[in-house]
Amino acid sequence: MRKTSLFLLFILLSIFVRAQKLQVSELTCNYKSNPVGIDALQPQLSWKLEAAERNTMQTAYELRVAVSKTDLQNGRQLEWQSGKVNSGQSAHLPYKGAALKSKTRYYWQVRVWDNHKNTSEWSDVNYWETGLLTPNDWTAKWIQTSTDTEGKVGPAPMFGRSFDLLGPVKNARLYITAHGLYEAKLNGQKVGDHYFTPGWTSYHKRLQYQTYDVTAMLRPGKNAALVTIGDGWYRGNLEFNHKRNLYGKEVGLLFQLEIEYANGRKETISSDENWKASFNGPVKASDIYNGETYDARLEKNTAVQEFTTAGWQKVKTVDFKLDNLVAPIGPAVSKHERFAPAKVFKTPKGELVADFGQNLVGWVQLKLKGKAGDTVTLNHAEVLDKDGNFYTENLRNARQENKYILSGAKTDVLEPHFTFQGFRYIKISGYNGKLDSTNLNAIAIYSDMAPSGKFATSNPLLNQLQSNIQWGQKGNFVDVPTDCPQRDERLGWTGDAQVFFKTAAYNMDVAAFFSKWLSDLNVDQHANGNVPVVIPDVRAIKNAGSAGWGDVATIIPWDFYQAYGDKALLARQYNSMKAWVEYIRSISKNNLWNSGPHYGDWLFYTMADDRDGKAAITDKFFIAQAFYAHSTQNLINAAKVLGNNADVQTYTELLKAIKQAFLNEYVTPSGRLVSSSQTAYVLALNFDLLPENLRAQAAQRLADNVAAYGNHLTTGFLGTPYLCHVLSRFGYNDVAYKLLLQETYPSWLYPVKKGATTIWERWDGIKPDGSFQAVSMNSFNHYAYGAIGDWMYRTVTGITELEPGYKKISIAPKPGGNLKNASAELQTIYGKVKSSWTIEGGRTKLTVIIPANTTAKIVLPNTANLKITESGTAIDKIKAITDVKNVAGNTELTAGSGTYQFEY
Ligand code: RAM
Repeated sequence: MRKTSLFLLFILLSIFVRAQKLQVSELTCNYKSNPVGIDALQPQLSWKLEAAERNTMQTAYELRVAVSKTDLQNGRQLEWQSGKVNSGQSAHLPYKGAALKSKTRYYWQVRVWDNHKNTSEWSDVNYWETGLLTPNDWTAKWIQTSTDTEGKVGPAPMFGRSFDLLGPVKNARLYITAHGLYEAKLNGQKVGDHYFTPGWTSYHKRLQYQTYDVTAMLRPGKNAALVTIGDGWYRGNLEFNHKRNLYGKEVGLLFQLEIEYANGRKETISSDENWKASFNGPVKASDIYNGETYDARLEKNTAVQEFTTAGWQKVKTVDFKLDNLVAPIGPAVSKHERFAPAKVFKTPKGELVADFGQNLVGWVQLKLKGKAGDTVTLNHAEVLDKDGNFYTENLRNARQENKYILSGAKTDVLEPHFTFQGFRYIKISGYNGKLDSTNLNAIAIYSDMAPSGKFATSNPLLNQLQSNIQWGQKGNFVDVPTDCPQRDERLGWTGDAQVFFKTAAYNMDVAAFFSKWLSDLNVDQHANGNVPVVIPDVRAIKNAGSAGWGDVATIIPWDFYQAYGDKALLARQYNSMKAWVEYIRSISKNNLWNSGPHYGDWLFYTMADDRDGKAAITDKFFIAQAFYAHSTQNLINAAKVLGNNADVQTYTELLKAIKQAFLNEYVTPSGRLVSSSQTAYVLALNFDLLPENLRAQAAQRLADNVAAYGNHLTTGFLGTPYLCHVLSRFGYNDVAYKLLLQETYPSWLYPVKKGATTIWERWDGIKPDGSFQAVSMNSFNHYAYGAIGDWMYRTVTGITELEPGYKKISIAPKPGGNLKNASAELQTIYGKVKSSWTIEGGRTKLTVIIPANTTAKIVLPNTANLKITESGTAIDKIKAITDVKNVAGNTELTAGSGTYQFEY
């Protein structure tokens, strides 16, 4: 008896230990943790493995889904039960259970098995909740003010209604959207902590609504809803030609509050003719570019009330179609870092200025008490001029001005609602009291993307460059990837976005963000396959189709697939990819794309500076042909992954013809290119346009060109991202490092030396003599040139995906540039990857982390005759390391998951 119970205990214990050895964590659904209000009919489920043992691979999984948590845990009434599936897949598992219903929370769990015979426990219970899956789920009506504003600038209307609740509320959801930007309050409290809702999409085709769990905001008895609507992208100034009302003249609200009482009764409060509207709210005017005027004295009009007092007018209901309503795919925009003023000072001109030490995007929050009616004005600028004065000319026609009228009654907490500013400095007028961190703070506002990457080295200038790249990303990822966040532009330029995508994916989890933006690309792509230069498309049709801009349609989906391994996304974008290639084919002649408007190698090192006459100009049709090939290659790659075999064949033949046409038109028999610029050689080599036998000489010409410019780059938007990659790939890693570490203009570190805290639009936004580039185009927060970040992660620390989504990883650091150490981390969909090296006294220490359920190929450079150890033991004695071989002076090996400390 005693023996058996001991035996049982032993069995139980060993099961427990095995389970502990393997756990499932960080469950996500469509890239989000426990999302509420999604409308995907087949959401994709992902999880990470946490394993105590090295070399752990998932061998099987089991998923289950139920609408009740208890049923789920008891394995009863399941909506879906995958059963044990022998598979290593732990990312993007599509839901395959019973059809999903609207407004339903689905709970789910997973457990896994591994190659060491461990079984995990069932994971924690996670959930996703569906929103309104069909237009019929909407009972609310669109409402507008009864007075037409005819699209004129004016106060942001408020929409309000009070309602009685009969008892305690068990569950309540608010489904809401607007024409314009909404801020919703229930009983005086802001709903959610998001800004710029409903976000910016191609509104007439895709308008997002948000879902909020507002259970805790309601109470039995009297309640009040109040929604203020700002002009935003919908009808404020947009695009630099001073256009207002691009999507419509009147703002409007769609509001559906669904309540379930504790006793099970249901009730819905919807926008309809029973609502009231008023123009007497505190937001007197708001505009994305120009800023906001806010009168705190009028806050009293927002106090919870019956909405019957003077000034509240009837609303009108409008019959807008509802089939453009979609749930958000991307992240919400919210508040992030806060900055206290580094300095508050008077400029030589005598203006009162605060410096926040960082060029950022968001706004300044003031806490002030003053006389009722006093006006405090804040202006925003990115830089001071060379005399130290406040400089706003590069903002063109964006006023970036917030005006606050104080209430006098209390300490006002002042911040704008429907605008954002790009700035490092503010000028304060109308207030002379003390300003410090207690009453003056800058708040960074951007899309909620989890930081995924870290990169640091022994070189402080390089670390500042990395910080500048990251801040460029934060500031320009406010719902849409924009070119710049400050002047009267702030548009989703397609070229900029494709150039920066890979770097962006290293720094932050941008999967959901780009998944959303690509949906807008799909709907805004022209019927003939042509692609606009900005998405959402607000520019004239004639601008569409520029090489390197339109190619976003194939580049981002393919790069996205590499970064996140999401086949469904690739499948979703496939028609768009193909349509773009077909568009080029339709306008090309003899396989040459040599027509249409092109931006070319935008903002390359300019002729005026090119005194030696070594042209940095690249023929625009040469560039177009290179991208035609690149897009076709991306399409072939996608077709292969998706098993579209007929397309693989068709486009492989087309690609051959495109490359041949390129050779005939732009390359001499000895391999000289018609444009002798860096960008020309970079594109030809990066896109494999030259036959093998002409590549080495082309790379040599490129390296010579760099040397001829005294180790300076001359590339613009299109050549820059690939420049160092091509040099490293063809044996000129040392030249790539020289470019990276170059401190004089034109280079990446020149702006850093000039005090930049973000990436500049132009290599010489501030010239060596301290004067500025042309005011017409001189943004100090433009991420495109930050595309070097991709090379830094991939080459300096050597983290690359060998299989999509980092299922197989390459760790191949290439130290150089006299760096003593470099370290990078990356959160992949499988978990954290790390590569961190230090070189001291000729010895290298390299730490590598490989997440569970992945394997890595590790390349230790120049180690031919060296003894290599891992945590003190010779590497050939380590179980998790296999296939050790010497290739061209490097040691290559395969490693399973785990942490490794190499030394040689
Ligand atoms: C500028 C934008 C953007 C660029 C286009 C061609 O106005 O700032 O960066 O893509 O022009």
